[in-house]
Amino acid sequence: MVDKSWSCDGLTVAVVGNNGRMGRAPDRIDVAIVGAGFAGMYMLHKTRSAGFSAHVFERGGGVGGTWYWNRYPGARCDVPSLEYSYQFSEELQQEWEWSEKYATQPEILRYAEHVADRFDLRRDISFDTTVTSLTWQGESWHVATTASTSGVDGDAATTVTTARFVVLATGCLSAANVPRFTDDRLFAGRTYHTGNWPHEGVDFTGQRVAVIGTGSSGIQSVPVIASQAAHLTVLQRTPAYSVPARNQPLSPDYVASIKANYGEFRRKNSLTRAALGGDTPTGPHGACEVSDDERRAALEARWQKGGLLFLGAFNDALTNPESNRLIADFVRDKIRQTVRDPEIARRLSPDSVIGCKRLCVDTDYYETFNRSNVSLIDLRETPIERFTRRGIIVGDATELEFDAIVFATGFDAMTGAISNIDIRGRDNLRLRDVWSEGPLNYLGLAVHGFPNLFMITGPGSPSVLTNMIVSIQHHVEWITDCLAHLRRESSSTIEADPSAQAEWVQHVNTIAGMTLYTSCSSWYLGANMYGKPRVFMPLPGFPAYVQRCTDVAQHHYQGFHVR
Ligand code: NA7
Repeated sequence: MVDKSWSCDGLTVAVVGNNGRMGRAPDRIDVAIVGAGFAGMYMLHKTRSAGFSAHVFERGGGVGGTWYWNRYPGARCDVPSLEYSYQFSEELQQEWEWSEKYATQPEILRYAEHVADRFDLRRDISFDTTVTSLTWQGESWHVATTASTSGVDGDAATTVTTARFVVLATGCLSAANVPRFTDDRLFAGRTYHTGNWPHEGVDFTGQRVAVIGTGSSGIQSVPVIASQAAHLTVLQRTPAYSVPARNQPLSPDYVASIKANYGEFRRKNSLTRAALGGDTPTGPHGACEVSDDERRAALEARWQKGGLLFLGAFNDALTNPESNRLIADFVRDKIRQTVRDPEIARRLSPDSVIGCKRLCVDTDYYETFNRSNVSLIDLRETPIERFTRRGIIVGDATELEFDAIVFATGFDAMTGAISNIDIRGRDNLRLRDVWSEGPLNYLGLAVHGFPNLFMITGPGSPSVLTNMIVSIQHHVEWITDCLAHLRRESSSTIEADPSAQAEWVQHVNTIAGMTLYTSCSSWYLGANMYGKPRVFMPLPGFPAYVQRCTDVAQHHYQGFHVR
């Protein structure tokens, strides 16, 4: 909602209403930050603390990013809450009380709001404000924004702020993928995307509901929707591997033991490949190096423990195809043991490399298919033909009738939110054009041709293969150190060197090529979006990456041109 607008220095300035809890962007700032999720919030706090003027532009009406938008039933983090939290403030990590092993979306959002209040962040955040373009003007960036509610043909005023630096804290999974189907506008019922869920919630009681998509969002929401709906139909294109979460309330004794030595707990986690689960190290053997009984016992122990660390039972799960197959067989056995109807169990059983697409973590997902009000459509056998007023026609002519359709169809991951902004660097170079064959970058932090522009958890960095908050913290601190370095040296610009960038892209490809990650059509590869170039975007291996970034900084920002 635009409260008022006026003209200032020849620019029209709009102020967007948010219950008076938001800041107004000054005309000139040191650092413009796009996004008020966990990355943008910490970036603001860190740069402000280092003496820079900074301002955040946020499309949504509040802080939290992913956790602001993804309010679908069952939404929960798949990283334990004691790890999925900031570690930059000892007071914060001591005072905040997580209630469960895996926090729900509402609890994580409350945490984000607490952080915003505790560090007085809102005064420097413009909510309901979409960054439409970023234009390099030779020495600084012009940041153009409009009110998020203005729509595509928005007649709302454009605000322009000048910033020496821009940090894209836009999130890896924030541009929703809403696939189009023939006649999809005919459907008379309600439609939802899990990544843009109504704030007031949705009550499916008594309704006939379809869920399209069986990634993490589908797998988390299906059991909850099934418990409300009269009938739930799951439309599955590719079955996913899912392991039980074994979620539970956190015991006060366990929390106290972690908090007594939180720093050491964090340090151990950051030394693992995924910056996660330092207390449960990866097994010392390959899955083929042990007997069948030993392998089953190790996998069973991890299955009973629950969570993503299931894949860490053996050290070659994602490098040795035979080991991977043995681990996948174990999960397929579990599906057969859980799902009573053998035909449904067969359809739910993936035949791909486990872990190639992100492993899902569920509560009663497979069990839900034993309910009499749940059915499964395998879209590989009976594809969606078209939508109708009443529902969806699959296969030859079967019309399925629904009151509501939920798209759990994921995101234009890692580059979508960045590419949605018209970013023009030196010589009017468009980032979208530079990335037309894949997201060129250096260290996942910067792009040649776009001086003074940084990405947090960008493509080319470990990002989504890690505990995101740890990666975010690393990037925010590296970028802030870099800005402080430039200030000390009285330098005004920093830009990635083209050959360092080419070498980095090659490095990411080489590391990814040593794993099984490139063996399936995942969103890591951009394969879920029609026409998107297939380039493996995240870099496996957090500790080596951190070391490389440290080395670059210590060698006077090697691979960057500093002027
Ligand atoms: P994902 O993991 O990308 O899952 C999306 C699901 O939607 C997946 O099963 C897709 O099938 C399916 N999908 C996508 N497009 C279509 C069309 N056109 N027709 C049918 N099915 C489709 O997104 P999520 O939101 O579940 O999870 C994203 C991340 O959030 C997750 O990895 C965690 O990090 C948290 P496909 O596999 O492409 O055949």
